[in-house]
Amino acid sequence: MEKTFLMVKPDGVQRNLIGEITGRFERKGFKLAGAKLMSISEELAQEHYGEHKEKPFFGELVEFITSGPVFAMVWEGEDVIAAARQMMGATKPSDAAPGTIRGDFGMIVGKNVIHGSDSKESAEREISLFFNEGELVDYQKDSLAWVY
Ligand code: FUP
Repeated sequence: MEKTFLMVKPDGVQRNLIGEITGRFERKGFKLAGAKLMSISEELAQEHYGEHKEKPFFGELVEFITSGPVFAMVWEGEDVIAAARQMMGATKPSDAAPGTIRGDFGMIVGKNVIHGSDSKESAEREISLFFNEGELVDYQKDSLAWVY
């Protein structure tokens, strides 16, 4: 089954949105495979956002993501990568549709509440960057027998 990496960013943690965001993916029906509250080091931030190294906002991006704890998660399900991106909404909160996480809670692009992998390749890369094998749990969820 497909897996994706999602992360409640420091603004989401400070604004008490961990439960709200986790609840949305849980109620949708996806299966949580791993989760932890953690601080991101400068090195991890630079590696995670490597594709934006040359962008003018890179410095601020790294500074923000290391500014406080994040809630890192791995979620599992059919087409979960694309579905999670839909549930997150557009990068810029003012473009994000109501009903999406960024549409409902985001205020500015630099603090847009949640990160989610945008492809299979980035999901694999980000999951292994943030989680050890032993931190991911493989288990049966009986409620999903009604779905798949
Ligand atoms: P997304 O995949 O939706 O998180 O968006 P991007 O990978 O394009 O951008 C990563 C992060 O960079 C965003 F979450 C917010 C930040 N960003 C800015 O701060 N300014 C910009 O103009 C674009 C992105």
